[in-house]
Amino acid sequence: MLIKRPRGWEIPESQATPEQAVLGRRALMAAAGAGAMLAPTVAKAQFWRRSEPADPWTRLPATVPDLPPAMRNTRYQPGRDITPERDPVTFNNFYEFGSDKGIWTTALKMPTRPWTIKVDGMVENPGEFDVDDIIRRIGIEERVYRLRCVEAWGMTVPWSGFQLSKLLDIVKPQGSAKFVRFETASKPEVMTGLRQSWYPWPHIEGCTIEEAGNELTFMPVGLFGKPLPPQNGGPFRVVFPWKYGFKSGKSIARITLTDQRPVSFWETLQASEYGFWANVNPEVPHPRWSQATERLIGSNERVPTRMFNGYGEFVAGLYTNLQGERLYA
Ligand SMILES: Nc1nc2c(c(=O)[nH]1)N[C@H]1C(S)=C(S)[C@@H](COP(=O)(O)O)O[C@H]1N2
Ligand SMILES: [Mo]
Repeated sequence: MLIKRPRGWEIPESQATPEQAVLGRRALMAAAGAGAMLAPTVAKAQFWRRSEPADPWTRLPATVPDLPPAMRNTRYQPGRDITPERDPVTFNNFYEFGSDKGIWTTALKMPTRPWTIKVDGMVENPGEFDVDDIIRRIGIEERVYRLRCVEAWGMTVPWSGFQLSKLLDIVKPQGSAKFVRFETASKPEVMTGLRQSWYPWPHIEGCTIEEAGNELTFMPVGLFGKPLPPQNGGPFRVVFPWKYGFKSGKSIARITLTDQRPVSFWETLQASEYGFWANVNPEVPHPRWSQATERLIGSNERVPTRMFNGYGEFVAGLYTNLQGERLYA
């Protein structure tokens, strides 16, 4: 019989129950297999899914393990609908694979296992960490965050991952460490964008030790309850939901604690447009994009931009003593 067994993770977010959201891919596959005849909603979801253009997870190699179950942390309420799944995985900025938004099929060719993250610099416990070991050791949760690109578009994305502070607790920054530097992997065999030699590769990003320790600073290893696809920075990236998206380095291979303020990829290219702080502010325009409003990818709705992307209650206190600094844009 030609019945394709539905996989639980093919259920669109809008139809997923909270249990499905936390169950994880393998558990759902087993559940769907056991109850295939008794699960009309799952079968219907599969029919719906077949007409979808993008399903990057079917293209991930078998070496990428399922994510463990992740409970959604309801402390962080996005206040708007989650972006339809196909958009965050097919509309991307990842210059290592090219400078247009449609790099997802190219990025999917990047092997993401095995993957080690080197943590070095001013820490008591430097080391190389296997990404799956970290996931097991720290554990993961789900957070739905707003994501705001300086190009004046936004999305709302359910990341699975852990708070950066939990990794810092393991490596123990020394008192002299003032900044954290994030370096994206360089894989010229698959990252065709690296041939564009006028860009200052590798991609570097940075933040202060206080920003790194903030509860919002998150290290996603998953998206929509599934492994983080390479186009979104898989297997391991950073997100600062109150800053413009360019600060959130993807596919990180190295994290360095330092007393020197890192000069980022975008800052090296054009410091007047891409500052170190880059906190979202509707009143400070970028030279090419007004930041007063943003377009939501998926619904195409235009909504007002919020100060700190709406996360001021968590982060405004980080910036009270920095009057001389260009904190926005
Ligand atoms: N290494 C690397 N990280 C990167 C980028 C990049 O080009 N290279 N683009 C940034 C920009 S401009 C944005 S808006 C976000 C986009 O993340 P997404 O594709 O998951 O939405 O990733 C950021 N991280
Ligand atoms: Mo961006």
